[in-house]
Amino acid sequence: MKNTMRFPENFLWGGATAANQCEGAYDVDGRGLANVDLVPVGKDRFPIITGEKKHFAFDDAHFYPAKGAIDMYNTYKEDIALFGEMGFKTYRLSIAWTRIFPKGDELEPNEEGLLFYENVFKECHKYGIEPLVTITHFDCPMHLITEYGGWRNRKLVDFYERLVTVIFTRYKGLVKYWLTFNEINMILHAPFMGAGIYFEEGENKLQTKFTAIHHELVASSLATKIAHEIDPENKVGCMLAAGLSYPYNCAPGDVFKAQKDNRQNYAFIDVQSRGAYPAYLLKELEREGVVLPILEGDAELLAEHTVDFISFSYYSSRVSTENEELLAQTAGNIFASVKNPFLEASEWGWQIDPLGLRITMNELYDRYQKPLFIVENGLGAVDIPDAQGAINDDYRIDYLRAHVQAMNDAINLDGVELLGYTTWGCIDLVSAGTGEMKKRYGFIYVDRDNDGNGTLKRTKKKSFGWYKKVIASAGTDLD
Ligand code: BGP
Repeated sequence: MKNTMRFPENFLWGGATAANQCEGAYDVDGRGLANVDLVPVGKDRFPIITGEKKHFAFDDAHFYPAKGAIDMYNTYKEDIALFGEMGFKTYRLSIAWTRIFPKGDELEPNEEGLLFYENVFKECHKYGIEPLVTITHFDCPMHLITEYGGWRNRKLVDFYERLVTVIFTRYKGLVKYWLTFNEINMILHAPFMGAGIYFEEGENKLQTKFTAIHHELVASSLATKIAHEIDPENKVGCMLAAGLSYPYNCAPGDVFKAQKDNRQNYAFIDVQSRGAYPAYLLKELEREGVVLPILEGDAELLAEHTVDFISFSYYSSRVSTENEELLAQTAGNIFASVKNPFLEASEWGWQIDPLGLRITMNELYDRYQKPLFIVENGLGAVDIPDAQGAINDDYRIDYLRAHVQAMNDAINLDGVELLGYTTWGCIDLVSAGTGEMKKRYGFIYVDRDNDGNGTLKRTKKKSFGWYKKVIASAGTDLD
């Protein structure tokens, strides 16, 4: 498929990972223990990430994939070289908080952790790759959870402030693009991952979630403020788990339900981008008896330090209905949705909807009128090497081709401003939702299975050459 419309000259093509899903080396060079280390594969994973099951220590009954992951802590040079070979202009990665502040509440950072990321960023620049850094990607030091109760405690804002001050100072000139919290709306659905929250017996869960949400939103504004003060070149983005919810049919009740479901996600970005809680959320919280723990100065902080760009993940659209019978659910990115009869789905039941990406981009651009950045998109699939060891992942190429085309349309036909595109899991890594290795997204195959067996050898898949060509042709050659 040849495109006559090009992507912009300085478009940031690349790929994305998160520390806990790729680094491994969970206990070396002074790194402390994080919530994400303790999330195992298997049936207990979901109750743990949703804060329903307490699991604060390793045991022999479970396998913990983040401990070793794909060992990128030790292989980052080779892996970044492969990203360079594909022509990446950017690489989205996250910082493990526990490498910088192992417990989270120390006064002084851990030099070995700081140095590690400094080396990673320098390695990126060798290939002309601009790092795009997620400050927290579902990780929270365990000490901050056991001693302070995670983000339900306002003190976390101070610890986060210390973290960001240290990293903005240390990496000035090396990093320009920052994201404050990965998929911030995920607190509602996976509060242990999103905010280090385990619910105590009898606790008002909604109140706790919104307490944590307010603290993260304040922390995000504070980070934006500090980032701009330390280096006016810094660009700070929010990060939304996006994907528009469609009404199941044109019954006004379904349309209203879809609007409500969409607003549940937008509420976060409304605060981070417009600078205030939206009226619809305040009314809802009032009805639910939830009180936001707003302190003096918070409203001004939120209003004055809004984000520079809107980043989001997009895998799928969703469907909303008020019809109970239809609520027989299908799988989705942690939060489930009604099945859309017009769409195909991935092996994990995620519905495939490239036009939904264009629609989502238009919605977000209309609503916020700020540049967008797609920081996650891709197909999680089982890859089976053939007899020669080659991985012909045409299904992944098909998925990505359709989504790149949708972006192109949004940019060139609709006028949406898009800074860049980083596909999720550009190298195979541990799944956040399931903990599996066999749910692969990469252009680079990693020899490791769900139980941690394998040589960790890297192999280029067919999609590796395809993406390289897409980047080199500014999105005009999608064959
Ligand atoms: C997002 C997360 C990522 C990533 C991705 C794919 O929610 O930000 O960390 O993992 O989803 O999800 P999964 O790994 O469950 O397939």
